[in-house]
Amino acid sequence: MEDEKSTILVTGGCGFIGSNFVRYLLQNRPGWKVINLDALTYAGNPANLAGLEDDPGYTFVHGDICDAGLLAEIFASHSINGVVHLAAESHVDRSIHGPMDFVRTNVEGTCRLLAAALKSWRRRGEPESFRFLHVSTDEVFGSLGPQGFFIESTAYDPSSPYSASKAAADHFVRAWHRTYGLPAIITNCSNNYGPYQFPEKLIPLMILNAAEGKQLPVYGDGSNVRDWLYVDDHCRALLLVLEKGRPGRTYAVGGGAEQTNLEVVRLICRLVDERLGRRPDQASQGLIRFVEDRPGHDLRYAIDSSRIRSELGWRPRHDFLSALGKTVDWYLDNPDWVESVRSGAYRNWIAANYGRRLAGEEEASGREP
Ligand code: NAD
Ligand code: TDX
Repeated sequence: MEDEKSTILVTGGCGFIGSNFVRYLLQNRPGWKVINLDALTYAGNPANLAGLEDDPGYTFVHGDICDAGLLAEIFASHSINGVVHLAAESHVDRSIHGPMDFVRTNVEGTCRLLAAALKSWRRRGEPESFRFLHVSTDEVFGSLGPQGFFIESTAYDPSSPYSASKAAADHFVRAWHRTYGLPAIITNCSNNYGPYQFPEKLIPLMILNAAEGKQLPVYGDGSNVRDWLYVDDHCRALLLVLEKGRPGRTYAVGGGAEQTNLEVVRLICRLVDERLGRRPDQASQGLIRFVEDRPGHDLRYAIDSSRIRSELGWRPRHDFLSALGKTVDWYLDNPDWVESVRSGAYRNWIAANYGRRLAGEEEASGREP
């Protein structure tokens, strides 16, 4: 990557990780430019990047990664020397109910983006410094038993339509590198948590339900294990891989913080109760309900991050308990954001500012038990 005057196309920059990453990049690489291409689905909220509108380094493009014409226009009008591809349908439960959106965005959209990036890279004389960073997930590897870890060479074995679509995308990224030489890199990361995560995912859903005295739906018996990574640590890994990662290489990125879902929910109950000064007889643990399991629910994810640690010097800096506490504070301190994503009120803002609504969308709302 060129050190100065880098122009990075970030896709999905209005989502959870995307918005954290855009802010992280602009703060840590002054002088770089970010073009954020986002379709603003239910998960993409421009308020996640409030305050950047007037930043001369930031350009927002409202559009779809499946729109080949728009991609050609973006690559033609900016000297893009890096792509960080985060746009995706990202929620496993939604993929179970409606897999085709996942095929469209995660597979077709990734291929359209690869094709546009390749064309631009070739037109500019195939600069060695160009990077296409595809942000993927540890879910492509399927489920671990009680022992062992995923590493970069673990065989793909996805369980859900979401993880199958991400696995397909990963294969296409590798194919574009091996067949056409595009300098592409893949990261496979574990579960993220932190500010701006849409409250359909476990941690924000449980924080908000606990705070509001609503039931806390734990799938199955709550013994499934996830390896939690604070979103800032992920952003730092992504920037490092973008700048120092080797084309054609994959990096597995994990938090080294394995927890059962039940442990996570209990911790959240404790943290929320402390913040709200609740008495023991008001403890929100009493709201936990064991509900029907997710079909194809992977038992355990855990990542061995040795490669990115030894080759690039990365390691997570945030420990789970304190970063979970910060996350609880953020959700309790930002009721307006919570209200706007739950009510879908920001959709009106999008309609007013961008003049069109996307077809076929569900109402955005936190799921109630
Ligand atoms: P998110 O659902 O919060 O955000 C996705 C963003 O992509 C939204 O802003 C949405 O509007 C945009 N988008 C969706 N379809 C689009 C399209 N067709 N064209 C343009 N934009 C579109 O997702 P997230 O949790 O921030 O995840 C970001 C990426 O990281 C995804 O690729 C996901 O697979 C990957 N990932 C996420 C996690 C996690 O724990 N959240 C872990 C590992 C990898
Ligand atoms: O209400 C719930 N109850 C529950 O028990 C929800 C929403 C989840 N769960 C369980 C299912 C999982 O075992 O909690 C765990 C975490 O669930 P999610 O937050 O939906 O995340 P997960 O399915 O693990 O996938 C996440 O991490 C990997 C992201 O959504 C993906 O985009 C990422 O690739």
